[in-house]
Amino acid sequence: MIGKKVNEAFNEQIMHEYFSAYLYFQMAAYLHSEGLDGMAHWMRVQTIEETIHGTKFFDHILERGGKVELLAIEKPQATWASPLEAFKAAMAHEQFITGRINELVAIAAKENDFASRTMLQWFVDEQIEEESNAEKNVRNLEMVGGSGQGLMMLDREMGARIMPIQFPPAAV
Ligand code: OFO
Repeated sequence: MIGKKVNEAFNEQIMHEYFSAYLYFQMAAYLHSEGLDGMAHWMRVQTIEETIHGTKFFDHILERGGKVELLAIEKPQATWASPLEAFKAAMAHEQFITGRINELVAIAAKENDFASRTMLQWFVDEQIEEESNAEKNVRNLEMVGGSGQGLMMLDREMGARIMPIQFPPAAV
């Protein structure tokens, strides 16, 4: 059975993951409005991935006899000064999430919750990829600078991101 402290921290993390989804969905809308449908698609894929992350915590709590309690999700920022600023904000958000995951690892360790430690290792590894993708996007946009042609090429490339089709099965 999952302990109270870890259960509460995981409920909070579900909210953070769904906030991430909400933020990236808003970024997708912004990028569509800028005519960058490929980049918007990239953010839509990211949105789905974040809901999968939230669902992993949801399932883990249920599998271990805990109680899922969904918290309120804050309104995300609605617009950005440029696509580069949006992707910089996404990068900063992923760094924040990495900090959250590290905190969860520390809580699970303190509570001697080895099952959660194992489950959290997936997120530790995932955050390496999440931060690396976010940094790559910022680097590419900085490289393109004001070049319309470069932006179009990057938009096309990001539009090819594969949508995850596997959704975690229900735990109960
Ligand atoms: Fe973007 O990794 Fe979850 O939040």
